Amino acid sequence: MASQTQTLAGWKWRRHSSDEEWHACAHNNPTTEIFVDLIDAKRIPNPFLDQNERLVQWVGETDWEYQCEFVHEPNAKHSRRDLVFEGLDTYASVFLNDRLILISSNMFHRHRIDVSDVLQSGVNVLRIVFRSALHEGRALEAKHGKFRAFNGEGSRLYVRKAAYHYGWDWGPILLSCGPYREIRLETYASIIYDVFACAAVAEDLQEASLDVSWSAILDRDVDINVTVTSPSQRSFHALSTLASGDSQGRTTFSITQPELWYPIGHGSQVFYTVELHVRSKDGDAVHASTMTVGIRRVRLVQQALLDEPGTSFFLEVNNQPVYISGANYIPGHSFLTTLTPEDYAATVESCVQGNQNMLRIWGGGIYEHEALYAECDRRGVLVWQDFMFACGQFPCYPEFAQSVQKEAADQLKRLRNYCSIVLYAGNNEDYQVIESLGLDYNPDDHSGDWAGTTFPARTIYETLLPAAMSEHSPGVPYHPGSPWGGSRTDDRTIGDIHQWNVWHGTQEPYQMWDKLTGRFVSEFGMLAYPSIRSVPRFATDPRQRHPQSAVMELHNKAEGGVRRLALYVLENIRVDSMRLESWIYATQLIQAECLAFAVRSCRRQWKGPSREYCGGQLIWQLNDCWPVSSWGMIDFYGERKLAFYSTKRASAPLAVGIHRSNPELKRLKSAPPQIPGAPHDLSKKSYVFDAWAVNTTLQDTQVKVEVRLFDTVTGQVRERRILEPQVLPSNRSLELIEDCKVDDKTAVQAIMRDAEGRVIARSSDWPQPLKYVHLPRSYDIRLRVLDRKVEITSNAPVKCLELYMAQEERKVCWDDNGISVFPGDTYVVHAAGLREGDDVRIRYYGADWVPNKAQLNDGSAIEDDDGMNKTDNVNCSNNGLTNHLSRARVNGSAEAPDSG
Ligand code: BMA
Repeated sequence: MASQTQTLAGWKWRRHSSDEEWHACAHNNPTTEIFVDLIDAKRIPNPFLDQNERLVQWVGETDWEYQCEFVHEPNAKHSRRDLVFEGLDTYASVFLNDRLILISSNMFHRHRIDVSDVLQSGVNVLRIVFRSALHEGRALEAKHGKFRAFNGEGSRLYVRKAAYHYGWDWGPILLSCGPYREIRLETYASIIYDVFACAAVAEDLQEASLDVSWSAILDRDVDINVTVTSPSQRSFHALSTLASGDSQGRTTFSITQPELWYPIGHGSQVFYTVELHVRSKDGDAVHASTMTVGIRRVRLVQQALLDEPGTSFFLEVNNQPVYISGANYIPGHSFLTTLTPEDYAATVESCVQGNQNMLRIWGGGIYEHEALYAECDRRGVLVWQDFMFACGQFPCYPEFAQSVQKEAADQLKRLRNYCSIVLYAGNNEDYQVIESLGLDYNPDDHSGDWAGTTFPARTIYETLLPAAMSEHSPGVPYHPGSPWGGSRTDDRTIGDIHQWNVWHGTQEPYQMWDKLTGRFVSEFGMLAYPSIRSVPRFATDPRQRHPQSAVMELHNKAEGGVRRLALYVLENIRVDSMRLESWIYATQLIQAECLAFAVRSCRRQWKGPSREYCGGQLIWQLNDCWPVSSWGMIDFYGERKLAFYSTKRASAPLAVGIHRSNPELKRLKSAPPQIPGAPHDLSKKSYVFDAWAVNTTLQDTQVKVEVRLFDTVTGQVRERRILEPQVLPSNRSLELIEDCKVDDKTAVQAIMRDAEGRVIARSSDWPQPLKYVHLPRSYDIRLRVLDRKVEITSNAPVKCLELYMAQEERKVCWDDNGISVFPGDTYVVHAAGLREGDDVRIRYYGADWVPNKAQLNDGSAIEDDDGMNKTDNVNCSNNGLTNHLSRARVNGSAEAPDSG
């Protein structure tokens, strides 16, 4: 009697044409897509390697077919037989036993098709024709007119398919197709589905009403037993009766003292279990369904602020303001079906390890796989979910609007039980596109229907989607777009902004990030090359493994990417070599610096009640979908770039920050010229710095901060200040010292200790731009490699020291990297997988030109930049590649060397 589910698998594929042969997929997965199958069958080279992307473009211009045979043994008690499609990519005509049962043209639609009439006893054949999305889109474009898109070709605006498949400024053009989500046969007499447990928590958090609703297909009268069990095993029961033919049901529970779900850092992640048992009137079990759900109260707080214009933009969960340090997530692969639940878990694990508490699922990808949201629920990582519209002027003619309406309903029903989703946004940057093209947009026009304007999709973002939200996911805040707010999307005082005036736009110096923050910065970033370990994995020809090769440049999709990256590198740091390793290090150093400046600047603006001048920042971008030089902090092969660690430090719940004002980089490029100004200002340079601390924990915390000023060449301490012990109030920043004098030969380090004297945070500030920094003529950097940790000391300040394993194949997980090490302070980096005596090597800023021991032994004259300082003590090879001496010492030493 109970319903049965059979997931279809075992696909075959062929080019769409009856005289083509079928090829069995090399795997037996329930989901698949054409690129994966063509690669498996060796019909195409792997598009991720070398310049193969160019060779496979025909795949997206071809129509394909998939077929799957399955055996059905009818159960006389099951009057209904449905095929359920969780997602077809994209223009699909579905035939069961040669009868057309479905035409789908939206990758984000889900379908339940009654196939009782077509299904046979024994073998059945399901065949799906996938027409080229490129051809279909171009035909729609020809019919409805050209609209503008800022990434990918314009025809994509008509096609409800993952936009990044069309190529993005970090992604290849790979227009896949196929049954990318599960298809299953469900047979039953009666079922319930689309169960929704919708909690409304009272303002005082003392009570919640849990409204459990569902859809039903019933061939008889039934009883539905609903049981809700709290995390502490309190149970609530209700019985609901539905008559044959009823299609909806609901029951509401009143829960006192609800056990609430909290985001990471704010409390624990606890879940209610909701079970529904459907029985016929004679007691037979007909169907059952179980789910878990976290209960929380979410608000997006946009209210007036003290002493600053505009309004706040921050999230509150269970009445606690939550400062957001997070990142933007793009789909983890160009071929979605290759991702596993473990991949999604690893993504969320990276967030947690990187001190991030939010992922924004960006609008040019997909409504993500359940595994990602489930893991976010479990770990307490919040989700900002965009609707899938990005960087374009989208249409809104009636068929398109209807398709979007169904898409919103289908996806909201799938996602609405994930408590981690705390905000939806209507699109990514579509308002910006309209602004930059000077199209119709008057924020004061609230007519609700803009279909006849040059911004027709405004009707989607401001009318259609809000209505879908209130119907299917009430209680979760909705924001019309990202960015959105104020009279323009770049208004830094209202709503969120995408701060791209570093890198794109006016290409500001990243040291000016303190002047670029907004009420919420949902995108900002800096490009960097992928890890040196990753390059041979996609550049198979060793001759292509240099920074300017055709392969490396094909794997950099950013507009002006090559020259902008060079600009930021050359404006800021000294590079003595274009060796691949040096250039990768240089670009990653720039990214690490830039993002940390930004994160520190934003968090500093979280100043407590009514002074939430910035409510959070989301780094563009966490990950990659193929091997590429991109804004990603974790490359396609999972290697963490230096920015992962610099932003981890800057985002720590307890952090300390230093910022020096910068005469070399006196003003924002976008600001009106000032006098005196660079480049002909020869007035004496004077610098000052401020220091502050942030505490985003929920406890007031007693700390002691020590600030030391170091001569960057000799390593001598020029000044040392121990600040009075202080209590950092919870959930806000606190200014510590301001306007302290410093010069351009001095680096500043701050160490924050807890009441017991343990180091809880460090921060440093170096003269800028880094290319003018005076470095010692040699370093004495010592590593002591132990089980699961390395202790590092240095005789002089060393900037951005990167640890790596000599053997490529040995992978250890550093908990910190790219660190600044100062004399007298042993820096400990923990590393899962590391063993005592392992061959750990280092790179650091200057390793390319500070002479190594061999050169010194040659007797060559070594002069510092200023010719003033000599340190002959070279204890460690410092070209970063061969660190033999430190290894020798490591193996022989029992004590941590103290260079302080
Ligand atoms: C943002 C994103 C993406 C893009 C990124 C880098 O605006 O929304 O569209 O990839 O910038 O340019």
